[in-house]
Amino acid sequence: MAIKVIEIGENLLKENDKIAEQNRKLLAEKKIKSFNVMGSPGSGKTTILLRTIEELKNKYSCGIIEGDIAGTFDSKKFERFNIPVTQINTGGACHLDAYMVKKGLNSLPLEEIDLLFIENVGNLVCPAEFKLGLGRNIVISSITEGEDKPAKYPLMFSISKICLLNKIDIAVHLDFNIATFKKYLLRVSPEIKLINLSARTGENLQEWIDQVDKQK
Ligand SMILES: Nc1nc2c(ncn2[C@@H]2O[C@H](COP(=O)(O)OP(=O)(O)OP(=O)(O)O)[C@@H](O)[C@H]2O)c(=O)[nH]1
Ligand SMILES: [Mg+2]
Repeated sequence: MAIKVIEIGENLLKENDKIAEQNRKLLAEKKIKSFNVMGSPGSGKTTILLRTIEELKNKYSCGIIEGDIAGTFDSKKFERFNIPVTQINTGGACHLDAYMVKKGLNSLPLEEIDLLFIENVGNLVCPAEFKLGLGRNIVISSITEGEDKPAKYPLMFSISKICLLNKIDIAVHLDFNIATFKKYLLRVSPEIKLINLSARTGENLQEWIDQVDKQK
């Protein structure tokens, strides 16, 4: 008997891409600027998003989708802004996929939102594999992670348009070499925009805010 081989991985990604395209169309139709924010656990995704919303809340109607394996830790931090927040708990998966985001979009009052951020599950591997259909991929790396991350996780850095190198306020305590990080980064992603910043002190945060502002 002939053996049938079913490539689950490939089919799964094709199916995912179709739904990502639907998400993209929906966001375009509703004229929503959107960002898929990725990075390691603890790199500063939530802290940067909190500061970003603080800066832009009077200019835009913001919305948030929070992706985590479990819990509502990060979602709760946005409560003070009184903006729509949807928490997606993946129940174990190390990334958000397009279907989860579709459900997240359906749960939000899209007519009232013009700027949407998704905080993906903290991970430098899996979130890079799954297109979500958002406007821009952003990767946040922090200097506590070491300067070799772009070389070790090239896909994540190559699919991202902007890299935020966070926690530069504590650079004096570490051996992190920003020039080395940049060299590895540009090797895998020659067009990427690198912004060195501190979500704690706000240093260079404005450069990131300007990027959000000018994104179509
Ligand atoms: N020194 C310093 N600490 C920071 C900075 N940004 C974030 N932190 C701290 O880093 C820790 C993790 O920050 P989060 O914003 O929760 O990181 P995250 O990427 O959202 O983490 P997960 O959602 O768990 O993946 C917290 O203790 C923050 O206060 C920074 O610019 N400088
Ligand atoms: Mg977080």
